[in-house]
Amino acid sequence: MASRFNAALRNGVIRIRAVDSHTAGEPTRVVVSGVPDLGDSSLADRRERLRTDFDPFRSAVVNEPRGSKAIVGALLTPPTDPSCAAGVIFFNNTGYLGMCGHGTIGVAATLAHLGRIGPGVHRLETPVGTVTITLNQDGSVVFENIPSFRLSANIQLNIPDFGPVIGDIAWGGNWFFLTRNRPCDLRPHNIEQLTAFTWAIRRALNSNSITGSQGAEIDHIYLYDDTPGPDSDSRNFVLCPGGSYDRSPCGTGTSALLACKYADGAIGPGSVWRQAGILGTVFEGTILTRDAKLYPTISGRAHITAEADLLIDARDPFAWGIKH
Ligand code: PYC
Repeated sequence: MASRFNAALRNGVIRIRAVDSHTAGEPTRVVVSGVPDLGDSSLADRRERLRTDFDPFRSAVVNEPRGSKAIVGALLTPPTDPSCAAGVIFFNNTGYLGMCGHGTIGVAATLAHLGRIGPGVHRLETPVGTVTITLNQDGSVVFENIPSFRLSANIQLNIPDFGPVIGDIAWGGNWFFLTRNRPCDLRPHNIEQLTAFTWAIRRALNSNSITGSQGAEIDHIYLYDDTPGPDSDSRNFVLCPGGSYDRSPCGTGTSALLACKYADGAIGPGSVWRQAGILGTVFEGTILTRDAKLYPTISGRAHITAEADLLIDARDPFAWGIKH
């Protein structure tokens, strides 16, 4: 840990101010003060600084005993671009995210809760690009994601204990493997089996050296079933990098799905795609095309669940979180 945090720890307790919310069931913890000094370079550089010098900070914020493996952390940092309302670095129980869709909606609701933004259009800077958020009068949020695309289609894998799987690789701010193959219905009572299946897919991708662009690890697995429901066009189950499943329909994953559907000619600009997650909550997605790029927009809503001071006490054996 870098010296400022060590000094603070030697003197007793570090206090981190956080606001918790959930978006369609998936929790976000926005860190608003007490953050390490990450300098003033690009958001991508700051994320690297966080990873290299302050990783225990990430673990303290999201891991047990203060958090859980489902929580996504969002550290607010001043933007380099003054037209942005904030910079944000997303992280989870095992590492760092490029973008996070449910987290972006949670950040928007948190900034509104803190009185830092009002209804209207705002911009957020992330390590992988700038997203535009629209905060509506009723508290719902629409974000326009960074450009999303399908990298490869119809990748075939043999999954030990499960059999053959075919799916696509796409970018929606994180890397996804997306497949319609599933060992059982995408329903909450099957979460254990769906988790085992998606872990096995992730292991198979790794062992076959199948990656995103520039060797990036594909660390999110997206199962979907396009049987329409009363409120949705499709239902999904998404495995997140740290082994937890996304309680929400997954904003970056649904962006990746929209990119695949667009590439297949199944949707076009103006279509509204209603994506349900494993809990049955729904994000609405559309696509915009500009300069030969595809920009998914995702809408949803977050609810504030807590305002908290997280305390990191030098005498606590689990001060920096429990690593499983
Ligand atoms: O909504 O993009 C998302 C997301 C990624 C991981 C968990 N949620």
